[in-house]
Amino acid sequence: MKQAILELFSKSTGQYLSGEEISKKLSVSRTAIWKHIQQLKEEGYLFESSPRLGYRLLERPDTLSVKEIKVGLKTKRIGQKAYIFDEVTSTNDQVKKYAERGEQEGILVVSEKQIAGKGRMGRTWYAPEGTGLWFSLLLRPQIPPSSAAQLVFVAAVAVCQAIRNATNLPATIKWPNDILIEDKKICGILAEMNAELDWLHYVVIGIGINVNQLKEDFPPEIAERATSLALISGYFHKRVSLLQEILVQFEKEYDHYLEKGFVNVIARWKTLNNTLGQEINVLSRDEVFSGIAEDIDQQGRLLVRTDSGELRSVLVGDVSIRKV
Ligand code: BTX
Repeated sequence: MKQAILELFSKSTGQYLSGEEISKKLSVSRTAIWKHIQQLKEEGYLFESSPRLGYRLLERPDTLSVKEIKVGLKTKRIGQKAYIFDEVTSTNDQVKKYAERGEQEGILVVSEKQIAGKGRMGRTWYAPEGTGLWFSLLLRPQIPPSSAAQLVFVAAVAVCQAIRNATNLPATIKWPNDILIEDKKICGILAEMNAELDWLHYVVIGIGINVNQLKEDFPPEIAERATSLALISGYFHKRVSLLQEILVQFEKEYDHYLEKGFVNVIARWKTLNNTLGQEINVLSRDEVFSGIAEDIDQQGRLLVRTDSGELRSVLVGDVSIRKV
């Protein structure tokens, strides 16, 4: 019932709804509506009530709850079933457990905190309580395992676009899938898959976004390279509305990819990237070299013209942009 009440208010943002109107729409008594609204107030929702006009929802809490995430969520399947945790080792690992139990594509796992958050290639992702968005999605696309890495580009495009839409901040993508603002890392994406040689069982897309951390919240080893939306903009951001925008953009990009293929994703990635055309250093496996990032190919490999004129393609690695 509380979910249904919130849905009504989400459709009439900032407007008064009378107790009578709500009770008619939801077929329950006005006293019941009053009780539910009192409970919502205790959960952190700020309602204004006027004897003549009814109730008006002024503010929602920024708690990551199923109720908050689902209210007004404009997706068909991505995030429509959600599991919320106070603490997990890693949301990716949690999604894998659900995948093994046969959960459907699109389930979302969000946690306030990760105690063993994972980065790429065995690295650690720092995911402290309450300040960021740490979440993972389960996908079951019918594509060969060799194409699964393309989903990282789908995710990067969706997250970058969503951050731009929700905050107006100039987020860009650094190859392959870091999201940066003002040259500092705001978001990392980790894709993992479960597959046989020729059959993809599922893919987990894990996304970590620094939302409301302050400078002193980052450990010293990443403080110079990491930033948060709050640090850049000077004010705190609502995690729930950002998450909803990411889910919407993700479903849009993912459906596009499934229907039309990877070519369109690459085209969109190119409009959002900050790497092509730049002088870069590449750390690929155990080798370091530098050159100009010329292009990405149809598999998402970075094509680098090295200082000696050779064109090299990089499938896995880290890139840093050289300051001139
Ligand atoms: P990555 O390997 O590109 O980045 C990891 C590196 O980034 C670390 O070695 C460290 O230098 C730096 N770093 C660690 N934490 C942060 C942070 N909060 N902000 C900025 N820089 C940081 C990127 O890996 C992939 C990260 C995915 C994280 C999500 S969170 C939800 C899901 N669950 C999970 O365990 N991982 C994913």
